[in-house]
Amino acid sequence: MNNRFSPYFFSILLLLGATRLSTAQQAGFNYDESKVPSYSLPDLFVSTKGQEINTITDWNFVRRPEIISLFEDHVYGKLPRDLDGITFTLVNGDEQAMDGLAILKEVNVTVQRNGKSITMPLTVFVPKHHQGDAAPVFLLITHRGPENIDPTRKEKSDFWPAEMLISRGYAVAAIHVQDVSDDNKETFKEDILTKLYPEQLTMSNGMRGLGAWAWGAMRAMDYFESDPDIDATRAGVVGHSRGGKAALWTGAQDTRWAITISNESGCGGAALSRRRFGETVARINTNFPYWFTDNFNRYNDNEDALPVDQHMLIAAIAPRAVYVASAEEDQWADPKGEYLSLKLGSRAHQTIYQMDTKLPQEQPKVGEPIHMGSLGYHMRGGTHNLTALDWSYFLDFADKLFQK
Ligand code: GTR
Repeated sequence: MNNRFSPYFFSILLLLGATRLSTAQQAGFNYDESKVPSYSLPDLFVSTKGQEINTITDWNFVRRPEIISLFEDHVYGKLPRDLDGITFTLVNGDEQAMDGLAILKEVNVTVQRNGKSITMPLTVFVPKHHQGDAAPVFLLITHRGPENIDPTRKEKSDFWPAEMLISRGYAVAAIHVQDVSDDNKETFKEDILTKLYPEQLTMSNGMRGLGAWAWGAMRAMDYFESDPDIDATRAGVVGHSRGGKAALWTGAQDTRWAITISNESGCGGAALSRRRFGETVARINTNFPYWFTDNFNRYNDNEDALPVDQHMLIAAIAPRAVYVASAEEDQWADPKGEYLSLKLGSRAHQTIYQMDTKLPQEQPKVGEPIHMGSLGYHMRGGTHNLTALDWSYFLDFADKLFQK
């Protein structure tokens, strides 16, 4: 029998089509640009008390801290800064990793607070030819299967193409979200929330999953600052989708990151919430109640009442570099809303820091990345994913920024 035309073959095709639709575009949400409601965004340059913000001093001492605390109170929750101690233990090393091109360091990052501790494993590869000359680094915050960040390199994945980064002279690192807070409704409280910061669980603006993941990225940065093989002043934090939301929240708060990269982070990440295109605030809070602070529920079907929108998160990263990446078929994440957020948020780079970074009105097309000083954007063809092509664009951007 010719299998190609069997009914079995057609039902597989239908199934594949349905799966693709369910991840790319869920039914019952708006994907029609003409149906995006009219909205007005909070003004980046007017404080809540009505003060006009024009100078770097006012931005740094008034508006930026205010923006961060609005995101803490209404979206992601407070991010605890206090800890009693942090130690880094090399639990496995390999001087001849990747056929001798890299050094592998598997590090346990242990944090203590109030007599309790948690340990977050951190995997790092450092390019060998950079010895004596500290290498810039990219950290991935990942929620996907741990095989994607396999330190043994028996499994290799384009999601974290470590060999590519090494060959281009970058150190490459990864943390898995499950080591700080499980990506799971039932068990997210384990690890840092129950053990280190239990008071957060009682606060309506307490940290939840995304905040915990950002906290983990900051602890990885603490490690980078201690490793002479790594140049922590040239570090990028990267996340895909939910990891991209966490990456933006990391970069907005922690000024040690030179580059913040959001890959298809969508709702609660780079996309403007008020557009209600694809995933909405109500949908994300219903499906993932453990990602955001409890107060974020107030904005279910009530986006216009939010005192922030996501362009302000981009602005909080200024003057440091920020890169937003979208995928053409990832309408669920609202590629247009992601670009608009970057364009509007980067007015902080332009207006406050006088950087020459005016992004084009028109959203860049597939295969035409824009790398303009501290701002990067690309639209990749295809569906929701983080691929080797996305990474190669990130590295092109970083090469230029760091003048490698
Ligand atoms: C989806 C979720 C998105 C995005 C995505 C992912 O189910 O609705 O907000 O975070 O998961 O992380 O891949």
